[in-house]
Amino acid sequence: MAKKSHSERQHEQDMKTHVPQGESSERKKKSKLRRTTKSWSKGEDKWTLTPAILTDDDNGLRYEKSSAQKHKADTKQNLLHEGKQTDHRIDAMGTVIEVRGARFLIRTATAEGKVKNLLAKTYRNTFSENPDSTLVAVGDRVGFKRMSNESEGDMRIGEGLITFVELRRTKLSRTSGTSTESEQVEHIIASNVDQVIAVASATNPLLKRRLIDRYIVTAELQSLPVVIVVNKIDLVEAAEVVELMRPYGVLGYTVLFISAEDLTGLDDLREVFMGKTSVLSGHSGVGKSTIVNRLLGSEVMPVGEVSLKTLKGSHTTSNAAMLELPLGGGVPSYLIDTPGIRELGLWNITAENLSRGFIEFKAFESQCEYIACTHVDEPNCAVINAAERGEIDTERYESYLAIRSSLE
Ligand SMILES: Nc1nc2c(ncn2[C@@H]2O[C@H](COP(=O)(O)OP(=O)(O)O)[C@@H](O)[C@H]2O)c(=O)[nH]1
Ligand SMILES: [Mg+2]
Ligand SMILES: [Zn+2]
Repeated sequence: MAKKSHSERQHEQDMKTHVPQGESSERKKKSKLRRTTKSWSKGEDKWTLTPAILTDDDNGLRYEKSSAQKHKADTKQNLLHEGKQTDHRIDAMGTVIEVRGARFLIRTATAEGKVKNLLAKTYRNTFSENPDSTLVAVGDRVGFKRMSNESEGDMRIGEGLITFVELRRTKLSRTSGTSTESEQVEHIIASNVDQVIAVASATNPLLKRRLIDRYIVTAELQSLPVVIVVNKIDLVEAAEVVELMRPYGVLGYTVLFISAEDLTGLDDLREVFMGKTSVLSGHSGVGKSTIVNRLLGSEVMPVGEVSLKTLKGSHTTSNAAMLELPLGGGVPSYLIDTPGIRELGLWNITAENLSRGFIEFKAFESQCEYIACTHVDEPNCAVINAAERGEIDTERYESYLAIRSSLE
């Protein structure tokens, strides 16, 4: 493999940063911290952090505060810490693979480079490079302090304290609509996702391109690549469905035609997942659980279940999980599964930004007579004209209109 994927590099990084006392790993850690944030400062024998943010939240699980509140807290914190520095040690880095209420399951590595999971929680001085958003989400890269013999609060031996949350490379998010504009906090559903896999079925339920368009728009607006999977190809005349989906290939989207039942196209599907962190989305009944079971090689996911169960259904408090797919290839592959994503509709999509989700509009939009053209009924709209000439697929344009009117 010529190019290394993000998860592969992360994996290697995990292995490196987890050698505890070694000179070089210590140096690596230092230079990394210098690079990532200016608020790190050198302590006596370890790197310490001057906290940028303090919340009044005692359990310290989130700091969903407005910038103004944060600024105030910042000042307060600086005062509190004059002459007294809290320990913000980072013993190791890891990836959050599951959210269990107030605790987070972190996948990390031992000094010998073996994969190890550990439970950790945040505290009021957890430092994040992601302001105004959920403190810790599935997929986050975090630095943590290992709890040893001395117990801290209600921490147990073998658990960890998350001291640092790394800047998110990508994210699936929605803005919490409950508070006022200034207090809006980005709610992170999952972070560091490489791609969205939008699943539809050829039939049963019937293939609805309009629905696929919704998943595409959601992914495009989150700036995430999207791969379209049409499942249950065993139930139909494949050529017809391939023809129906042709416009997506023209737009540059990868479209796979598979059958999780008779395993058609499963190798191509594995290829798509390999070495990446993916999110599966798609309407209920299209075969997502069956697909995951095929990728896992076991019946982990309940098939035919309508309820939104997590991958690890036994943890009732769990609301998001990241699962490693045993696809080989020398690179780890992950699947993120959260109730919020699976049957996702539209988030963060407004009448104003919707057209960004239709990538083929871009080439024409600049030629519309009106700058704020909505491409609905304006005269001399280049998008409408292109759709009429067949340069924009008519059905895609109709999807745009349908989604737009559903937003109003
Ligand atoms: N014929 C056929 N049936 C499938 C295929 N994939 C899944 N199914 C069936 O479709 C139903 C819904 O599948 P499930 O995986 O639970 O869908 P989910 O709701 O998207 O997770 C189940 O009865 C599966 O056995 C397929 O490729 N072909
Ligand atoms: Mg399912
Ligand atoms: Zn227009």
